[in-house]
Amino acid sequence: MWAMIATWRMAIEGVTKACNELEKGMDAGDAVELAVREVEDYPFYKSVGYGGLPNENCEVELDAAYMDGDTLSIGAVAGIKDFANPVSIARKLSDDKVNNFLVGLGAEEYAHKNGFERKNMLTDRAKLHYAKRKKETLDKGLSPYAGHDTVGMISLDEKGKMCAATSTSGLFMKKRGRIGDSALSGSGFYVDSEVGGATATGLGEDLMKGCISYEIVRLMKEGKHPQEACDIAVSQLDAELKRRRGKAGDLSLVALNNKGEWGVATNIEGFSFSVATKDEAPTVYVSKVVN
Ligand code: SD4
Repeated sequence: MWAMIATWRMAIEGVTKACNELEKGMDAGDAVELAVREVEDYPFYKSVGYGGLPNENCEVELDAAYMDGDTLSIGAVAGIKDFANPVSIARKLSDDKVNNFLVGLGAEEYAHKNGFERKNMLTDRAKLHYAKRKKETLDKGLSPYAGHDTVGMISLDEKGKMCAATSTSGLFMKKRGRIGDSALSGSGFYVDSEVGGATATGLGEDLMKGCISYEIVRLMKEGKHPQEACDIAVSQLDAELKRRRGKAGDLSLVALNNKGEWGVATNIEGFSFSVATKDEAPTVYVSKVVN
């Protein structure tokens, strides 16, 4: 069995490409990297890679991560500027024994030394969006942070290996140096080939409060189906945050186990996700909201 699940509709082209390769025996790590790069390279996805949304200084700072579910190796970069494919830099970092998570200048220096492609990731379209939104925010008192999405993916290959990867520009108009859940293992992603994996999108600050990707994997390890694990973890964190803080930010999760069974849960309307398995052609669905 091979399978792949990803947050949002924006992942479907990458998932479709990667699944054609998984069918031919591609490794789960290569598949997830290929699919995330596809999203990073597409200029019209506003919150990932090229064309990503800028921070409050109008700079595109990107977060990305990669995890190998066989070895539990993790690599991550955060706040990296001017590199084309942060997911590939994160994957390369996962090969090392130490220094697996690099931020800002350190990440850029590493990427440069290791031959990764430099690229100005701020597009004219993103600049226009920034200017428009800044004005609206000032004029109408809107939240500058609205309108952000992360691509997170979990893959399973024919050999039973599972991998996870994420990539995002994070919250629109975030403070310079702000890091979200997507680069943090346990919060934005987690995968263990002996169980399954999960990955998140939504308000990083709140997703971190529940280490929610790890929590879903933990529930699957107890024997829960990915759907049940997602429902429990999302509704519990949503309820805890409401009880303690009066409200919860956006929490949306997808999960896949090592049998190719999947699940999804969200506390927002309109959360789309992309999924494909050996038995199911690549499809985009919209999740129902947990209560
Ligand atoms: C972050 N979780 O940086 C990301 C943003 C996101 O839907 O996924 N938004 O907090």
